[in-house]
Amino acid sequence: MIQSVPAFNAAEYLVDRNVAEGGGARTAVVTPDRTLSYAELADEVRRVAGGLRALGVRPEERVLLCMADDVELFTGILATLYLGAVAVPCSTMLTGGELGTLVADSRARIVLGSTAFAGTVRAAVERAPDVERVLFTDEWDRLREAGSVTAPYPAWPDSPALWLYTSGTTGLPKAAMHRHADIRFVAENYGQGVLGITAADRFLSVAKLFFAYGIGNSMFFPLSVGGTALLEPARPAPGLIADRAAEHGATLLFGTPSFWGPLLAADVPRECFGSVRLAVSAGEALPARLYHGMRERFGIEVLDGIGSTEMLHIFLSNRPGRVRPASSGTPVPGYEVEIRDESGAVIDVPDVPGELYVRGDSAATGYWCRAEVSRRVFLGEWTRTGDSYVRNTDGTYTCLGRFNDMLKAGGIWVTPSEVEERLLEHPDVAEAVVVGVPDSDELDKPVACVVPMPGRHVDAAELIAWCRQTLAGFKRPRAVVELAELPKTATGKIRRNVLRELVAA
Ligand code: 3SK
Repeated sequence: MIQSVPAFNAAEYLVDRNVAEGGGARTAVVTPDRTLSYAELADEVRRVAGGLRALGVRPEERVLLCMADDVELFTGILATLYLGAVAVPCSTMLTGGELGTLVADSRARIVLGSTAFAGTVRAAVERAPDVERVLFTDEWDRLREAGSVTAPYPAWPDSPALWLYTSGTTGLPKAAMHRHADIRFVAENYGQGVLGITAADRFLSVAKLFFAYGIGNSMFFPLSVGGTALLEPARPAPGLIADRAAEHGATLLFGTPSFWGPLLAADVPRECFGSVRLAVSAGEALPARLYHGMRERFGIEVLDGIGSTEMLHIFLSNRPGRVRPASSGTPVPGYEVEIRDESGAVIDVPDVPGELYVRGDSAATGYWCRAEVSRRVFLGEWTRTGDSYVRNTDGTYTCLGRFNDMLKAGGIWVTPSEVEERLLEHPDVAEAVVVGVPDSDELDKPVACVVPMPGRHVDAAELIAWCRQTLAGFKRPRAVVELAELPKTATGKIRRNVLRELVAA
């Protein structure tokens, strides 16, 4: 028997609902070249959906997108959802080889790419035998001409909607699979429940749409309330973001700690952010210095929070007017968190560190074709975060770091073993370990600790360039430290904490 639950399609909820409720004339999206009302967005989504259907896209199959934040990516994702297919937005920062791994893993037949990334996308699909059609933005008009789809696919709340790739400590990135219902859940609980978003808000995000953080900020939240998404296709340099905020009257600004530092150091007038009522920080813990700096310099309150690709968006957050600097705040409505010890027992007292677990209805249904790691991370209703946390006596939570070797650079996961493998391919390198070492803003940066081959020395600039040849730029070591030997335990395990201290000193 077929499910009897009412249909729920997230694209209909985000787009058609606004038009049906009389908001068709409101501004939905603004890019540097175009402005679309909700009625225009709805029309565009149906046209693109028609083009995808003409390419043979069927409900529940994946459509992979490697595109800049612009109207085509926005409508490409929404049109995929509208058809009941699964959108897989991928990072535009990857090399062709790295992207190819994701395309092959997803088994997508249809790939959409920005013409600006054509070289990377072409190199990627060469490694992905399932791909039948690659379509770039310079062919978009043809895609739009196939005839509109007139009604959304009657997905169920539990139907698959969105896959987001995330890195792990070892091996391949894995796709966290999200349902149509997850999209409404994060918009209503964090967006509306914590940020108090309304149709008057204008959303500007430094994080791009291919990140879980970015797609929530720039698509789910604005469209859930009939607000306006301000999209920026270019790299989000502080000056550019300040100009965009001023030009379009951004009311909400979403960034990461690695953005606030350079913004505070840049020559940007305070008035640029005069319309911003609140800023949000995620990706990595916000150092108190940056929180106070943003308040003093721009008069902006920054709400630090923590989310994950697995939970789709932020589940622990500070609240407007009630920020505890250097903490991730308290659980977002709809979520519960627990701190547990190594045996999985709940630590119910403050000030004792343990692993953070989270429960909430936006949890991914698992990782695509990764049963073993899915079973380790998604434990019934609870999801393990892998983050070390402590509950403070006032009920807020503070991040202490990671339990595994993973590190974040600029808010993006870096898998040390991936960089180490590349370093070991260099003829001068005998042993290599990559650790996260805090910079002057207390934000971790990857540093390579390298033992050269006997009788050789390593050249830092050359090794960094070597990594850049095959790895995305954000993964490159920011420094290389040459060592005679690596600190190891009696059983030969590398003592990464000792290395971190050694390099930080
Ligand atoms: O890294 C985070 O804190 C985050 C926040 C929102 C959505 C996704 C992520 C990974």
